[in-house]
Amino acid sequence: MSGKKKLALPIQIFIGLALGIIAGLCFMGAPDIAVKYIKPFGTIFLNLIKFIVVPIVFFSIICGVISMKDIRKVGSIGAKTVVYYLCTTAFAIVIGLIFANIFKGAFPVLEVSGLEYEAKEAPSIMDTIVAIFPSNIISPFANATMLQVIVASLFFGFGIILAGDKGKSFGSFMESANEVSMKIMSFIIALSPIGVFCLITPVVAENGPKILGSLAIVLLVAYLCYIIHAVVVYSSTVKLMGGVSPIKFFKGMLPAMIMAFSSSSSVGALPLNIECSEKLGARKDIAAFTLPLGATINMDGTAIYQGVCAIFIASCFGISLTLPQQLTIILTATLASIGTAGVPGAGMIMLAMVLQSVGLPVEGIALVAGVDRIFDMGRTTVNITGDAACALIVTKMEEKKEAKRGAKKA
Ligand code: DAS
Repeated sequence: MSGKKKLALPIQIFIGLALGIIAGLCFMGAPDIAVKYIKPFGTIFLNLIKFIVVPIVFFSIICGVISMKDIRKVGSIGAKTVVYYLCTTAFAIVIGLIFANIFKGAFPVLEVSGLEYEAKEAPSIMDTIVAIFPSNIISPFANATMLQVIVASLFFGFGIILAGDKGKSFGSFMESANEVSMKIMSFIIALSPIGVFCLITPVVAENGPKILGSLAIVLLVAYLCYIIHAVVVYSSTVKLMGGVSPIKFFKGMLPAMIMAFSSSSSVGALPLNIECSEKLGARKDIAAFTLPLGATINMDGTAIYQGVCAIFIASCFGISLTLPQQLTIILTATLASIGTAGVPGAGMIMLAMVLQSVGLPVEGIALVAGVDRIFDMGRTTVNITGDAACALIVTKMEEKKEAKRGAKKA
């Protein structure tokens, strides 16, 4: 899409949000009209999100795994990169959950009609582990059992690698299917302005302006976590493991961060991210490998957003997530980040999967969809900053390894 169209979409979404809030306030006297005639179109938008989330997760994780086949060729660089990405993403989601739990007292309990949620008995940890493994190939997709979809995609991905040449054509088909799924997702995201209007109008009509205050709070909590994660995790790792001063790191990363913030696209910020990382000392071949991979599978900011929104949405329905459920969120949000595309709005699509994994109504996305772009600007900035931190750290590690090897030979 041209830069002009990209700029138009966020403005369209904000217009949809503003009109939805105004319409919701107008319908406060007769919320039934908004619920009866506008809400169904919001439900259609959410259905489309639920429709695309399973193929997106399935095909993109398979492609993520297939791309790791190259990692074996690049040996230790690939292993270090993936371990760093998964550890920082898991840490990010923990930060998101901790602060969301701290602030959840400030989140509202909303009247959201037509959404009765029976708090399901949280399964034991062992039952949760057993339930992750599918007993047949159809049910995970038919029932959108996301953890089972992820496990199935991991098996198929590694199966393609292990099949060698005989798996190549199937792998190409998966890559093509992933591309098609991404295009369909882009089309669904392009419907966001209408979807946002139809989702936010009935919520405001039924709850009044208080929902707007709670949206401000949940945005503040998310941004607080973004900043804490970036300052604590990236500063300490680039300093201790990358040998770069945090001030120099963030100053050098500013152009790429601004691009990520304004475009909400890791892929869009990739060229600048490579340029900034190399100027900060990342080795060219390492940056060329870790940054594109990171733009695809490393989404620390998205993981924070999903943890914070899961707690917010649960509290809006008067639900307090148990520890096993929150541990499930850590697992699914970390894995979901592998399946999140580096394009605007992708994280909201994946939020559906995280909500489903703990039995929360996907309709809860309606509560945060209107301000998703504001979430997205911050989370994308964190995403690409984490990628750059990894490039610098892996560069330093490889330099140390080669220095040791040189010393042994001498
Ligand atoms: N906007 C996505 C990215 O480019 C992240 C997201 O939507 O969560 O990284």
